[in-house]
Amino acid sequence: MEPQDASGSVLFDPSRRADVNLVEGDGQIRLVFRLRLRQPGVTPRVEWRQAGWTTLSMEDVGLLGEWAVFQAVIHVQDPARPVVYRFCLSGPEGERFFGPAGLAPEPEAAGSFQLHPGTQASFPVVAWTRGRVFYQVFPDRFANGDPSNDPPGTTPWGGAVRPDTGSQYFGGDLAGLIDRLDYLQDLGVGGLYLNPIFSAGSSHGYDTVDYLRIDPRLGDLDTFRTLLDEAHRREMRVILDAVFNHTGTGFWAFQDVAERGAASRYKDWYHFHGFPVNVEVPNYEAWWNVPSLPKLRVSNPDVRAYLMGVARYWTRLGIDGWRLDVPNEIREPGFWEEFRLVVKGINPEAYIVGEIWHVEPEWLEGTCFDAVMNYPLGRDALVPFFRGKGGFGARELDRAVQRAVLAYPEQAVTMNFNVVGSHDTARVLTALGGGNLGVEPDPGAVRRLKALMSFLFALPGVPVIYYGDERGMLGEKGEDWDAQRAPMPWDEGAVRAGAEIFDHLRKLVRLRRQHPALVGPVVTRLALDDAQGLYACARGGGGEEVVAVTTREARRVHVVLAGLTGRFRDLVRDESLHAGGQGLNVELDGPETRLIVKES
Ligand SMILES: [Ca+2]
Repeated sequence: MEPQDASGSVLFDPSRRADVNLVEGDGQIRLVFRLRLRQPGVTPRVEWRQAGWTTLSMEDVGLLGEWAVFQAVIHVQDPARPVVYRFCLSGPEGERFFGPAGLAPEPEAAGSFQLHPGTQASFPVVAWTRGRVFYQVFPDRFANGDPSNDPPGTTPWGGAVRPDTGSQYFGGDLAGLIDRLDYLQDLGVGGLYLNPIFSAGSSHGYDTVDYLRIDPRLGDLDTFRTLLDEAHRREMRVILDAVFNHTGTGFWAFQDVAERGAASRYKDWYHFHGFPVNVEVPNYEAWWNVPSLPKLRVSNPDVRAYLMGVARYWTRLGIDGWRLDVPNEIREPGFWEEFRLVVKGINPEAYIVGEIWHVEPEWLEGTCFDAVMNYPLGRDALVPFFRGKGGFGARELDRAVQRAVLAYPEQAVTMNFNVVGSHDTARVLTALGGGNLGVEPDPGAVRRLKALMSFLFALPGVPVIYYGDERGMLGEKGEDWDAQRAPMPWDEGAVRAGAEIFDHLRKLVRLRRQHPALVGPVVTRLALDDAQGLYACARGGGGEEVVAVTTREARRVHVVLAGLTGRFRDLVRDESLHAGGQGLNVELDGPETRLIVKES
Protein backbone atom coordinates (compact mmCIF):
# COMPACT_ATOMS: atom_id res chain seq x y z
CA MET A 1 0.00 0.00 0.00
CA GLU A 2 1.30 3.45 -0.87
CA PRO A 3 -1.24 6.00 0.38
CA GLN A 4 -1.05 9.17 -1.61
CA ASP A 5 -3.51 11.85 -2.44
CA ALA A 6 -5.28 11.97 -5.79
CA SER A 7 -3.02 14.71 -7.15
CA GLY A 8 0.07 12.64 -6.35
CA SER A 9 1.62 15.32 -4.18
CA VAL A 10 2.13 13.25 -1.00
CA LEU A 11 3.80 9.87 -0.68
CA PHE A 12 4.02 7.80 2.45
CA ASP A 13 3.90 4.05 2.97
CA PRO A 14 3.60 2.94 6.59
CA SER A 15 4.84 -0.53 5.65
CA ARG A 16 8.18 0.81 4.30
CA ARG A 17 11.00 1.13 6.75
CA ALA A 18 12.42 4.08 4.82
CA ASP A 19 9.14 5.90 5.63
CA VAL A 20 8.64 4.83 9.22
CA ASN A 21 11.61 3.24 10.87
CA LEU A 22 11.78 1.87 14.37
CA VAL A 23 15.33 2.18 15.67
CA GLU A 24 16.43 0.65 18.95
CA GLY A 25 19.64 1.80 20.60
CA ASP A 26 21.06 3.32 23.75
CA GLY A 27 18.15 1.87 25.70
CA GLN A 28 15.50 3.78 23.80
CA ILE A 29 13.23 3.41 20.82
CA ARG A 30 13.07 6.08 18.15
CA LEU A 31 10.58 6.31 15.33
CA VAL A 32 11.89 8.05 12.24
CA PHE A 33 9.12 9.33 9.97
CA ARG A 34 9.80 10.41 6.43
CA LEU A 35 7.11 12.01 4.31
CA ARG A 36 7.64 12.69 0.61
CA LEU A 37 6.04 15.82 -0.86
CA ARG A 38 5.85 17.18 -4.38
CA GLN A 39 4.28 20.53 -3.68
CA PRO A 40 6.32 23.67 -3.04
CA GLY A 41 5.34 25.92 -0.16
CA VAL A 42 3.86 23.17 2.00
CA THR A 43 5.13 22.67 5.54
CA PRO A 44 4.38 19.29 7.09
CA ARG A 45 4.12 18.29 10.72
CA VAL A 46 3.55 14.94 12.29
CA GLU A 47 0.84 14.70 14.91
CA TRP A 48 1.07 11.70 17.17
CA ARG A 49 -0.11 10.36 20.45
CA GLN A 50 0.57 7.60 22.90
CA ALA A 51 -1.08 9.44 25.76
CA GLY A 52 -2.04 12.92 24.55
CA TRP A 53 -1.57 14.40 21.08
CA THR A 54 1.79 15.98 20.32
CA THR A 55 2.74 17.93 17.23
CA LEU A 56 6.24 17.92 15.81
CA SER A 57 7.52 19.88 12.83
CA MET A 58 9.24 17.92 10.07
CA GLU A 59 12.64 18.90 8.73
CA ASP A 60 13.40 19.16 5.03
CA VAL A 61 16.20 16.58 4.68
CA GLY A 62 16.68 16.55 0.92
CA LEU A 63 15.44 15.23 -2.38
CA LEU A 64 14.64 11.70 -3.41
CA GLY A 65 14.16 11.91 -7.15
CA GLU A 66 11.53 14.60 -7.63
CA TRP A 67 10.24 14.26 -4.07
CA ALA A 68 11.20 16.55 -1.22
CA VAL A 69 11.69 14.43 1.88
CA PHE A 70 10.67 15.68 5.32
CA GLN A 71 11.70 13.90 8.48
CA ALA A 72 10.71 13.87 12.13
CA VAL A 73 11.98 11.68 14.93
CA ILE A 74 9.95 10.79 18.00
CA HIS A 75 11.05 8.97 21.11
CA VAL A 76 8.68 6.24 22.22
CA GLN A 77 8.05 6.43 25.94
CA ASP A 78 6.08 3.24 26.37
CA PRO A 79 6.65 0.44 23.84
CA ALA A 80 3.55 -1.38 25.06
CA ARG A 81 1.18 1.33 23.85
CA PRO A 82 0.34 1.92 20.21
CA VAL A 83 1.55 5.07 18.49
CA VAL A 84 -1.25 6.77 16.59
CA TYR A 85 -0.15 9.37 14.03
CA ARG A 86 -1.11 11.42 11.01
CA PHE A 87 0.41 14.30 9.10
CA CYS A 88 -0.71 17.90 8.93
CA LEU A 89 0.26 19.95 5.85
CA SER A 90 0.16 23.75 5.97
CA GLY A 91 0.23 25.50 2.63
CA PRO A 92 -1.32 28.23 0.51
CA GLU A 93 -4.63 26.35 0.61
CA GLY A 94 -4.65 26.24 4.38
CA GLU A 95 -4.28 23.17 6.52
CA ARG A 96 -4.90 19.66 5.31
CA PHE A 97 -4.42 16.32 6.94
CA PHE A 98 -2.92 13.13 5.58
CA GLY A 99 -3.73 9.66 6.86
CA PRO A 100 -4.70 6.20 5.58
CA ALA A 101 -7.65 7.74 3.71
CA GLY A 102 -5.39 10.21 1.91
CA LEU A 103 -5.56 14.01 2.05
CA ALA A 104 -8.55 15.61 3.72
CA PRO A 105 -9.49 19.01 5.16
CA GLU A 106 -10.34 17.46 8.53
CA PRO A 107 -8.20 15.07 10.59
CA GLU A 108 -11.14 12.73 11.13
CA ALA A 109 -11.62 12.30 7.39
CA ALA A 110 -7.91 11.57 6.81
CA GLY A 111 -7.84 9.00 9.58
CA SER A 112 -4.79 7.96 11.56
CA PHE A 113 -2.05 5.40 11.13
CA GLN A 114 -1.28 3.10 14.00
CA LEU A 115 1.89 1.33 14.95
CA HIS A 116 2.70 -1.04 17.80
CA PRO A 117 6.30 -0.45 18.80
CA GLY A 118 6.39 -3.40 21.16
CA THR A 119 5.55 -5.92 18.46
CA GLN A 120 7.50 -4.40 15.57
CA ALA A 121 10.87 -6.00 14.88
CA SER A 122 13.73 -3.54 14.70
CA PHE A 123 16.38 -3.77 12.02
CA PRO A 124 19.59 -4.17 13.97
CA VAL A 125 22.88 -2.87 12.61
CA VAL A 126 25.56 -5.54 12.44
CA ALA A 127 27.75 -3.80 14.97
CA TRP A 128 31.11 -4.96 13.68
CA THR A 129 30.54 -3.35 10.28
CA ARG A 130 30.90 0.10 11.87
CA GLY A 131 34.12 1.75 10.83
CA ARG A 132 35.28 -1.28 8.85
CA VAL A 133 36.52 -1.38 5.30
CA PHE A 134 36.04 -4.44 3.10
CA TYR A 135 38.44 -5.90 0.58
CA GLN A 136 37.23 -8.02 -2.31
CA VAL A 137 39.40 -10.95 -3.37
CA PHE A 138 39.06 -12.81 -6.66
CA PRO A 139 40.89 -15.92 -5.44
CA ASP A 140 42.48 -17.19 -8.66
CA ARG A 141 44.06 -13.77 -9.28
CA PHE A 142 45.14 -12.62 -5.82
CA ALA A 143 48.16 -14.71 -4.77
CA ASN A 144 49.50 -18.19 -5.49
CA GLY A 145 50.69 -19.71 -2.22
CA ASP A 146 50.72 -23.34 -3.32
CA PRO A 147 51.91 -24.22 -6.84
CA SER A 148 51.14 -27.90 -6.19
CA ASN A 149 47.39 -27.27 -6.61
CA ASP A 150 47.72 -25.26 -9.84
CA PRO A 151 45.42 -26.67 -12.53
CA PRO A 152 47.09 -28.03 -15.72
CA GLY A 153 47.91 -25.25 -18.14
CA THR A 154 48.10 -22.56 -15.45
CA THR A 155 49.31 -19.25 -16.88
CA PRO A 156 52.45 -17.91 -15.18
CA TRP A 157 51.69 -15.06 -12.73
CA GLY A 158 51.67 -11.79 -14.60
CA GLY A 159 51.07 -13.48 -17.96
CA ALA A 160 48.56 -12.04 -20.39
CA VAL A 161 44.87 -12.29 -19.52
CA ARG A 162 43.06 -14.16 -22.28
CA PRO A 163 39.61 -13.24 -23.53
CA ASP A 164 38.18 -16.59 -22.37
CA THR A 165 39.13 -15.69 -18.85
CA GLY A 166 36.81 -18.23 -17.17
CA SER A 167 38.89 -21.13 -18.47
CA GLN A 168 42.20 -19.45 -17.70
CA TYR A 169 43.87 -20.10 -14.37
CA PHE A 170 46.67 -18.17 -12.72
CA GLY A 171 47.00 -20.48 -9.72
CA GLY A 172 45.86 -18.11 -6.98
CA ASP A 173 44.58 -19.92 -3.89
CA LEU A 174 43.67 -19.69 -0.23
CA ALA A 175 47.25 -20.38 0.86
CA GLY A 176 48.28 -17.29 -1.11
CA LEU A 177 45.60 -15.26 0.61
CA ILE A 178 46.74 -16.49 4.04
CA ASP A 179 50.31 -15.50 3.13
CA ARG A 180 49.12 -12.00 2.33
CA LEU A 181 46.94 -11.39 5.39
CA ASP A 182 49.75 -9.36 6.94
CA TYR A 183 49.76 -7.16 3.86
CA LEU A 184 45.99 -6.67 4.21
CA GLN A 185 46.37 -5.99 7.90
CA ASP A 186 48.92 -3.33 7.06
CA LEU A 187 46.40 -1.79 4.66
CA GLY A 188 44.00 -1.97 7.59
CA VAL A 189 40.99 -3.66 6.06
CA GLY A 190 38.61 -5.37 8.47
CA GLY A 191 36.61 -7.56 6.13
CA LEU A 192 37.22 -9.88 3.20
CA TYR A 193 34.67 -10.67 0.55
CA LEU A 194 35.77 -13.73 -1.40
CA ASN A 195 34.44 -14.47 -4.87
CA PRO A 196 33.27 -18.10 -5.06
CA ILE A 197 35.58 -20.67 -3.50
CA PHE A 198 33.44 -23.80 -3.76
CA SER A 199 34.27 -26.50 -6.30
CA ALA A 200 33.40 -25.14 -9.73
CA GLY A 201 34.03 -25.58 -13.41
CA SER A 202 35.76 -22.27 -14.06
CA SER A 203 38.24 -19.86 -12.56
CA HIS A 204 35.48 -17.39 -11.61
CA GLY A 205 33.67 -20.15 -9.71
CA TYR A 206 30.11 -19.07 -10.44
CA ASP A 207 29.33 -22.51 -11.94
CA THR A 208 29.27 -24.49 -8.71
CA VAL A 209 30.02 -28.21 -8.89
CA ASP A 210 29.98 -28.94 -5.15
CA TYR A 211 28.64 -26.42 -2.63
CA LEU A 212 30.12 -28.25 0.33
CA ARG A 213 33.68 -28.51 -0.89
CA ILE A 214 36.48 -25.99 -1.32
CA ASP A 215 37.67 -26.05 -4.92
CA PRO A 216 40.84 -28.21 -4.90
CA ARG A 217 42.67 -25.58 -6.96
CA LEU A 218 42.16 -23.19 -4.02
CA GLY A 219 42.91 -25.59 -1.15
CA ASP A 220 40.80 -27.79 1.09
CA LEU A 221 38.68 -27.47 4.20
CA ASP A 222 41.75 -27.30 6.42
CA THR A 223 43.18 -24.44 4.38
CA PHE A 224 39.87 -22.66 4.65
CA ARG A 225 39.69 -23.17 8.41
CA THR A 226 43.22 -21.80 8.69
CA LEU A 227 42.20 -18.79 6.62
CA LEU A 228 39.24 -18.12 8.92
CA ASP A 229 41.39 -18.48 12.04
CA GLU A 230 44.19 -16.32 10.71
CA ALA A 231 41.76 -13.66 9.47
CA HIS A 232 39.86 -13.59 12.75
CA ARG A 233 43.12 -13.39 14.69
CA ARG A 234 43.79 -10.19 12.74
CA GLU A 235 40.31 -8.77 13.43
CA MET A 236 39.20 -9.45 9.87
CA ARG A 237 35.81 -10.90 9.02
CA VAL A 238 35.20 -13.14 6.03
CA ILE A 239 32.08 -13.31 3.85
CA LEU A 240 31.52 -15.81 1.05
CA ASP A 241 29.74 -15.69 -2.26
CA ALA A 242 26.46 -17.64 -2.35
CA VAL A 243 25.50 -18.61 -5.89
CA PHE A 244 22.04 -20.09 -5.39
CA ASN A 245 20.24 -19.08 -8.57
CA HIS A 246 22.11 -21.55 -10.75
CA THR A 247 24.72 -24.29 -10.60
CA GLY A 248 27.36 -25.51 -13.00
CA THR A 249 26.53 -28.44 -15.28
CA GLY A 250 29.02 -30.45 -13.23
CA PHE A 251 26.82 -30.26 -10.13
CA TRP A 252 25.74 -33.79 -9.08
CA ALA A 253 22.01 -33.17 -9.41
CA PHE A 254 22.41 -31.88 -12.96
CA GLN A 255 24.77 -34.75 -13.80
CA ASP A 256 22.24 -37.25 -12.53
CA VAL A 257 19.56 -35.85 -14.83
CA ALA A 258 22.04 -35.74 -17.70
CA GLU A 259 22.60 -39.49 -17.16
CA ARG A 260 19.12 -40.73 -16.33
CA GLY A 261 16.88 -38.20 -18.03
CA ALA A 262 13.26 -38.24 -16.91
CA ALA A 263 14.00 -41.17 -14.58
CA SER A 264 16.28 -39.04 -12.41
CA ARG A 265 14.92 -38.12 -9.01
CA TYR A 266 16.50 -34.69 -9.56
CA LYS A 267 14.65 -33.90 -12.81
CA ASP A 268 12.61 -31.26 -10.93
CA TRP A 269 15.67 -29.54 -9.50
CA TYR A 270 15.92 -27.50 -12.70
CA HIS A 271 13.62 -26.18 -15.39
CA PHE A 272 13.99 -28.80 -18.12
CA HIS A 273 11.88 -28.44 -21.25
CA GLY A 274 12.47 -32.06 -22.30
CA PHE A 275 14.77 -35.08 -22.12
CA PRO A 276 17.41 -36.19 -22.75
CA VAL A 277 19.35 -33.19 -21.49
CA ASN A 278 21.14 -31.31 -24.22
CA VAL A 279 23.95 -29.00 -23.12
CA GLU A 280 24.93 -28.12 -26.70
CA VAL A 281 21.55 -26.59 -27.47
CA PRO A 282 20.21 -26.19 -23.93
CA ASN A 283 16.73 -27.55 -23.33
CA TYR A 284 16.60 -26.04 -19.87
CA GLU A 285 16.53 -22.58 -18.35
CA ALA A 286 19.92 -21.05 -17.70
CA TRP A 287 21.24 -17.80 -16.28
CA TRP A 288 21.25 -15.34 -19.18
CA ASN A 289 20.96 -18.42 -21.40
CA VAL A 290 24.53 -19.41 -20.62
CA PRO A 291 24.40 -23.23 -21.07
CA SER A 292 26.99 -23.86 -18.32
CA LEU A 293 24.78 -22.12 -15.72
CA PRO A 294 21.48 -24.06 -15.45
CA LYS A 295 18.94 -22.29 -13.28
CA LEU A 296 17.82 -24.15 -10.15
CA ARG A 297 14.12 -24.65 -9.49
CA VAL A 298 14.12 -22.98 -6.09
CA SER A 299 10.36 -23.45 -5.73
CA ASN A 300 11.10 -27.18 -5.31
CA PRO A 301 11.16 -27.76 -1.53
CA ASP A 302 14.05 -30.24 -1.89
CA VAL A 303 16.19 -27.65 -3.67
CA ARG A 304 15.29 -25.02 -1.14
CA ALA A 305 16.10 -27.32 1.76
CA TYR A 306 19.41 -28.23 0.13
CA LEU A 307 20.43 -24.57 -0.32
CA MET A 308 19.45 -23.72 3.26
CA GLY A 309 21.65 -26.64 4.31
CA VAL A 310 24.54 -25.07 2.39
CA ALA A 311 23.97 -21.76 4.15
CA ARG A 312 23.81 -23.57 7.49
CA TYR A 313 26.98 -25.59 6.88
CA TRP A 314 29.30 -22.68 6.11
CA THR A 315 27.74 -20.33 8.64
CA ARG A 316 28.25 -22.95 11.36
CA LEU A 317 31.82 -23.35 10.20
CA GLY A 318 32.41 -19.76 11.33
CA ILE A 319 32.11 -17.45 8.35
CA ASP A 320 30.89 -13.91 9.08
CA GLY A 321 28.32 -13.49 6.38
CA TRP A 322 27.37 -13.87 2.76
CA ARG A 323 27.34 -11.95 -0.48
CA LEU A 324 24.41 -13.23 -2.50
CA ASP A 325 24.82 -13.60 -6.23
CA VAL A 326 21.90 -12.29 -8.40
CA PRO A 327 19.38 -12.66 -5.55
CA ASN A 328 16.75 -10.71 -7.52
CA GLU A 329 16.54 -13.67 -9.92
CA ILE A 330 15.23 -15.84 -7.10
CA ARG A 331 11.74 -14.48 -6.66
CA GLU A 332 10.26 -17.44 -4.77
CA PRO A 333 8.29 -15.93 -1.91
CA GLY A 334 10.01 -16.20 1.42
CA PHE A 335 13.27 -17.66 0.09
CA TRP A 336 15.60 -14.88 1.20
CA GLU A 337 13.60 -14.31 4.37
CA GLU A 338 14.20 -17.96 5.25
CA PHE A 339 17.86 -17.67 4.30
CA ARG A 340 18.19 -14.71 6.68
CA LEU A 341 16.52 -16.62 9.52
CA VAL A 342 18.76 -19.65 8.96
CA VAL A 343 21.96 -17.59 8.87
CA LYS A 344 21.07 -15.18 11.69
CA GLY A 345 19.81 -18.09 13.77
CA ILE A 346 23.35 -19.45 13.80
CA ASN A 347 25.20 -16.14 13.81
CA PRO A 348 23.06 -13.09 14.67
CA GLU A 349 26.02 -10.90 13.72
CA ALA A 350 26.31 -12.34 10.21
CA TYR A 351 26.42 -9.66 7.50
CA ILE A 352 24.25 -10.34 4.43
CA VAL A 353 24.96 -8.40 1.24
CA GLY A 354 22.76 -8.76 -1.84
CA GLU A 355 24.04 -8.19 -5.35
CA ILE A 356 21.44 -5.59 -6.29
CA TRP A 357 22.57 -3.10 -8.93
CA HIS A 358 19.80 -0.53 -8.60
CA VAL A 359 18.10 1.44 -5.85
CA GLU A 360 15.64 -1.18 -4.56
CA PRO A 361 14.68 -0.49 -0.94
CA GLU A 362 12.42 -3.54 -0.76
CA TRP A 363 15.51 -5.69 -0.14
CA LEU A 364 16.55 -3.62 2.86
CA GLU A 365 13.48 -3.80 5.07
CA GLY A 366 15.32 -5.85 7.67
CA THR A 367 13.77 -9.11 6.47
CA CYS A 368 16.17 -10.08 3.65
CA PHE A 369 19.57 -8.40 3.48
CA ASP A 370 21.62 -6.00 5.59
CA ALA A 371 23.15 -4.28 2.60
CA VAL A 372 23.24 -4.20 -1.19
CA MET A 373 26.20 -3.70 -3.47
CA ASN A 374 25.85 0.04 -3.79
CA TYR A 375 26.67 0.48 -7.48
CA PRO A 376 24.23 3.43 -7.77
CA LEU A 377 26.44 5.46 -5.46
CA GLY A 378 29.89 4.26 -6.50
CA ARG A 379 29.58 3.51 -10.20
CA ASP A 380 26.64 5.70 -11.20
CA ALA A 381 27.59 8.80 -9.18
CA LEU A 382 31.13 8.97 -7.78
CA VAL A 383 32.81 7.63 -10.91
CA PRO A 384 31.02 9.95 -13.40
CA PHE A 385 31.45 12.93 -11.09
CA PHE A 386 35.20 12.50 -10.63
CA ARG A 387 35.64 11.44 -14.25
CA GLY A 388 34.24 14.85 -15.16
CA LYS A 389 32.26 13.71 -18.18
CA GLY A 390 28.68 13.43 -19.33
CA GLY A 391 27.22 16.43 -17.56
CA PHE A 392 27.37 14.78 -14.16
CA GLY A 393 28.24 17.71 -11.94
CA ALA A 394 28.09 18.75 -8.30
CA ARG A 395 24.32 19.03 -8.45
CA GLU A 396 23.96 15.46 -9.73
CA LEU A 397 26.43 14.26 -7.09
CA ASP A 398 24.37 15.97 -4.42
CA ARG A 399 21.21 14.26 -5.68
CA ALA A 400 22.93 10.87 -5.70
CA VAL A 401 24.25 11.31 -2.17
CA GLN A 402 20.80 12.30 -0.96
CA ARG A 403 19.30 9.31 -2.74
CA ALA A 404 21.82 6.97 -1.10
CA VAL A 405 20.81 8.33 2.30
CA LEU A 406 17.06 8.79 1.85
CA ALA A 407 16.05 5.75 -0.19
CA TYR A 408 16.87 3.37 2.66
CA PRO A 409 16.38 3.13 6.41
CA GLU A 410 19.36 4.49 8.33
CA GLN A 411 20.52 1.02 9.46
CA ALA A 412 20.93 -0.06 5.83
CA VAL A 413 22.52 3.28 4.90
CA THR A 414 25.33 2.70 7.39
CA MET A 415 25.80 -0.95 6.39
CA ASN A 416 25.54 -0.59 2.61
CA PHE A 417 28.33 -2.24 0.64
CA ASN A 418 29.88 0.74 -1.12
CA VAL A 419 31.70 -0.64 -4.13
CA VAL A 420 33.34 1.60 -6.71
CA GLY A 421 34.39 -1.33 -8.87
CA SER A 422 34.30 -5.11 -8.77
CA HIS A 423 35.01 -8.22 -10.81
CA ASP A 424 31.93 -7.24 -12.83
CA THR A 425 33.01 -3.72 -13.85
CA ALA A 426 35.99 -1.92 -15.28
CA ARG A 427 38.55 -1.10 -12.60
CA VAL A 428 37.79 2.22 -10.93
CA LEU A 429 41.11 3.73 -12.03
CA THR A 430 40.38 2.72 -15.62
CA ALA A 431 36.87 4.18 -15.36
CA LEU A 432 38.49 7.43 -14.20
CA GLY A 433 40.58 7.62 -17.36
CA GLY A 434 43.66 5.86 -16.04
CA GLY A 435 44.06 3.62 -19.10
CA ASN A 436 43.78 -0.10 -19.63
CA LEU A 437 45.76 -3.00 -18.21
CA GLY A 438 49.42 -2.87 -19.13
CA VAL A 439 50.08 0.88 -19.12
CA GLU A 440 51.26 3.19 -16.36
CA PRO A 441 48.12 4.93 -15.03
CA ASP A 442 47.51 8.49 -16.14
CA PRO A 443 48.67 10.78 -13.28
CA GLY A 444 45.50 12.89 -13.49
CA ALA A 445 43.40 9.75 -13.04
CA VAL A 446 45.48 8.80 -9.99
CA ARG A 447 44.61 12.16 -8.44
CA ARG A 448 40.95 11.65 -9.30
CA LEU A 449 41.06 8.20 -7.70
CA LYS A 450 42.52 9.59 -4.48
CA ALA A 451 39.87 12.34 -4.37
CA LEU A 452 37.11 9.83 -5.09
CA MET A 453 38.30 7.42 -2.41
CA SER A 454 38.56 10.15 0.21
CA PHE A 455 35.00 11.19 -0.56
CA LEU A 456 33.75 7.58 -0.54
CA PHE A 457 35.34 7.05 2.86
CA ALA A 458 33.52 10.13 4.16
CA LEU A 459 30.09 8.80 3.19
CA PRO A 460 27.84 6.43 5.15
CA GLY A 461 28.20 2.75 4.30
CA VAL A 462 31.02 0.22 4.21
CA PRO A 463 33.74 1.19 1.71
CA VAL A 464 34.99 -1.70 -0.40
CA ILE A 465 38.37 -1.96 -2.07
CA TYR A 466 38.57 -4.35 -5.03
CA TYR A 467 41.87 -6.23 -4.81
CA GLY A 468 44.68 -4.35 -6.47
CA ASP A 469 42.90 -1.00 -6.65
CA GLU A 470 45.20 -0.02 -3.79
CA ARG A 471 48.18 -0.70 -6.06
CA GLY A 472 46.91 1.22 -9.05
CA MET A 473 45.71 -1.76 -11.06
CA LEU A 474 44.01 -1.01 -14.35
CA GLY A 475 41.62 -3.13 -16.40
CA GLU A 476 38.78 -2.57 -18.78
CA LYS A 477 35.79 -4.88 -18.78
CA GLY A 478 35.12 -6.05 -22.31
CA GLU A 479 32.43 -8.34 -23.69
CA ASP A 480 34.39 -11.54 -23.04
CA TRP A 481 37.53 -9.85 -21.89
CA ASP A 482 37.94 -9.49 -18.17
CA ALA A 483 41.06 -7.36 -17.93
CA GLN A 484 39.75 -6.18 -14.55
CA ARG A 485 40.56 -9.65 -13.20
CA ALA A 486 44.30 -9.66 -13.89
CA PRO A 487 46.70 -11.22 -11.40
CA MET A 488 47.82 -8.92 -8.61
CA PRO A 489 51.17 -7.25 -9.36
CA TRP A 490 53.08 -8.07 -6.19
CA ASP A 491 56.45 -6.68 -7.32
CA GLU A 492 57.13 -3.36 -5.64
CA GLY A 493 57.12 -0.70 -8.31
CA ALA A 494 55.16 -2.80 -10.79
CA VAL A 495 52.95 0.27 -10.96
CA ARG A 496 54.88 3.48 -10.20
CA ALA A 497 51.85 5.16 -8.66
CA GLY A 498 51.10 2.05 -6.61
CA ALA A 499 52.83 3.11 -3.40
CA GLU A 500 51.20 6.54 -3.45
CA ILE A 501 47.72 5.04 -3.83
CA PHE A 502 48.40 2.38 -1.20
CA ASP A 503 49.53 4.99 1.34
CA HIS A 504 46.50 7.12 0.64
CA LEU A 505 44.05 4.25 1.13
CA ARG A 506 45.92 3.04 4.19
CA LYS A 507 45.44 6.45 5.73
CA LEU A 508 41.74 6.56 4.83
CA VAL A 509 41.11 3.10 6.28
CA ARG A 510 42.54 4.28 9.60
CA LEU A 511 40.57 7.53 9.56
CA ARG A 512 37.39 5.56 9.19
CA ARG A 513 38.19 3.50 12.25
CA GLN A 514 39.17 6.54 14.30
CA HIS A 515 36.40 8.99 13.44
CA PRO A 516 32.85 7.97 14.31
CA ALA A 517 31.55 11.04 12.46
CA LEU A 518 32.47 9.35 9.17
CA VAL A 519 30.32 6.33 9.98
CA GLY A 520 26.92 7.78 10.92
CA PRO A 521 23.93 7.91 8.56
CA VAL A 522 23.43 11.68 8.23
CA VAL A 523 24.91 13.80 5.45
CA THR A 524 24.27 17.54 5.59
CA ARG A 525 25.06 19.57 2.49
CA LEU A 526 27.17 22.68 3.18
CA ALA A 527 28.08 23.90 -0.29
CA LEU A 528 27.47 23.08 -3.90
CA ASP A 529 29.17 24.89 -6.77
CA ASP A 530 28.74 23.47 -10.24
CA ALA A 531 31.19 25.93 -11.82
CA GLN A 532 33.97 24.77 -9.51
CA GLY A 533 32.84 21.11 -9.55
CA LEU A 534 32.69 21.49 -5.80
CA TYR A 535 30.60 19.86 -3.12
CA ALA A 536 30.87 20.04 0.66
CA CYS A 537 28.98 18.23 3.36
CA ALA A 538 29.07 17.79 7.10
CA ARG A 539 29.18 14.43 8.80
CA GLY A 540 28.52 14.06 12.46
CA GLY A 541 28.19 11.54 15.20
CA GLY A 542 29.91 10.27 18.28
CA GLY A 543 30.40 13.83 19.52
CA GLU A 544 32.47 15.06 16.60
CA GLU A 545 31.91 16.77 13.30
CA VAL A 546 33.82 16.21 10.10
CA VAL A 547 33.47 18.33 6.99
CA ALA A 548 34.17 16.77 3.60
CA VAL A 549 34.97 19.20 0.79
CA THR A 550 35.65 17.88 -2.67
CA THR A 551 36.34 19.18 -6.13
CA ARG A 552 36.93 17.30 -9.33
CA GLU A 553 38.39 20.27 -11.19
CA ALA A 554 42.09 20.01 -12.01
CA ARG A 555 42.93 23.44 -10.62
CA ARG A 556 42.95 25.44 -7.42
CA VAL A 557 39.51 26.31 -6.15
CA HIS A 558 38.30 27.64 -2.87
CA VAL A 559 35.11 27.90 -0.89
CA VAL A 560 34.05 29.71 2.26
CA LEU A 561 31.89 27.53 4.45
CA ALA A 562 29.73 30.04 6.29
CA GLY A 563 28.68 29.39 9.84
CA LEU A 564 31.74 27.35 10.78
CA THR A 565 33.81 28.75 13.62
CA GLY A 566 36.82 27.64 15.59
CA ARG A 567 39.86 25.49 14.90
CA PHE A 568 39.91 22.59 12.47
CA ARG A 569 42.32 19.92 11.37
CA ASP A 570 42.67 18.42 7.89
CA LEU A 571 42.89 14.68 8.45
CA VAL A 572 44.34 13.85 5.05
CA ARG A 573 46.89 16.66 4.71
CA ASP A 574 47.44 16.71 8.47
CA GLU A 575 47.39 20.49 8.78
CA SER A 576 45.47 23.06 10.85
CA LEU A 577 42.83 25.50 9.68
CA HIS A 578 41.15 28.40 11.45
CA ALA A 579 37.74 29.75 10.65
CA GLY A 580 37.59 33.52 10.19
CA GLY A 581 34.69 35.91 10.56
CA GLN A 582 33.14 34.78 7.29
CA GLY A 583 33.42 31.10 8.10
CA LEU A 584 35.93 28.44 7.16
CA ASN A 585 37.94 29.18 4.04
CA VAL A 586 38.95 25.93 2.35
CA GLU A 587 41.35 25.83 -0.59
CA LEU A 588 41.61 22.76 -2.71
CA ASP A 589 44.33 21.70 -5.08
CA GLY A 590 41.95 19.83 -7.34
CA PRO A 591 41.03 17.18 -7.92
CA GLU A 592 41.07 16.73 -4.19
CA THR A 593 38.87 15.85 -1.22
CA ARG A 594 39.66 17.39 2.14
CA LEU A 595 38.37 15.80 5.34
CA ILE A 596 38.35 18.38 8.08
CA VAL A 597 37.52 17.69 11.71
CA LYS A 598 36.44 20.39 14.14
CA GLU A 599 38.88 20.62 17.02
CA SER A 600 37.40 23.43 19.11
CA1 LIG B 1 48.04 -22.48 -6.54
